[in-house]
Amino acid sequence: MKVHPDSLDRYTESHRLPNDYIEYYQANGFVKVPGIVPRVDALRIGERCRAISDEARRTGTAQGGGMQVFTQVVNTWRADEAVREAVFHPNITAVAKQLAGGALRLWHDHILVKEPRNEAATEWHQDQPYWPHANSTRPISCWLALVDVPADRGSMSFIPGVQHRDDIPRQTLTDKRSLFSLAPDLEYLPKVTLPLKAGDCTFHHGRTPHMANANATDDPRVALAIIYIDTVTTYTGADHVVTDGLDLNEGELIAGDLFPEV
Ligand SMILES: O=C(O)CCC(=O)C(=O)O
Repeated sequence: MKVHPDSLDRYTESHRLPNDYIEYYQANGFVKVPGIVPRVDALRIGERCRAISDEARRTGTAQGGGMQVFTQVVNTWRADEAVREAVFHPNITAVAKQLAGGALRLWHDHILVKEPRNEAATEWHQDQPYWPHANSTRPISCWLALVDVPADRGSMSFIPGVQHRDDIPRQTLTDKRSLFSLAPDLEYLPKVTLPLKAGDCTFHHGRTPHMANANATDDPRVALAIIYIDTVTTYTGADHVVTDGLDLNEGELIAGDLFPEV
């Protein structure tokens, strides 16, 4: 895959992402984009995310996932300027729209910290089965590295070319066998592991199966995942931490100030 070290200007609205990235994403359901945010900014945002995650651990307000797998804090963009900077970063939103091929809105962000030597992978799963979404054909997640993430610090892996699979029931991300028990044909497909430097990111489609290694190092793995969805996505009525309590009706458009267009 090509690397563009002078990437910053290339990724804004006026500088179209090179076609090979778009073609790679469309064929495989994920792509790595180096240097989407300057390293110095990524490290600064990472320090803030680490502090938010530590506070959530201390106060017991982190969400799901299993504390050993990761500490997860959802939707801090609403309160935190550094997270907001990443969520609406013009490079990230421009690339997300070019890869997805159309208008997007924010679904949610989540800070994902794997503590040093956590000894727990995030096991193979697709994201979309977790979401209360209908009319959603091109959801896309940006997974932004806020520290250097070599393979053994919890880097992400993907199964290429199966983003069309909408027939697999929700998988359990703490169960190593869950995805392959539900879809045995995926077991022998190639897997692609993508170590990232701070400021690099991957984008993946909401149905692309992915996992993240355990963190075997002495430093925390700090990432911010930002999920964007089609602007026509509607609510199914299923439970989800982001929509619970919002009084949405089944079939209603997911829209408004909490889900801004990007
Ligand atoms: O960072 C992780 O451990 C997993 C992230 C993930 O599954 C996602 O961003 O969809």
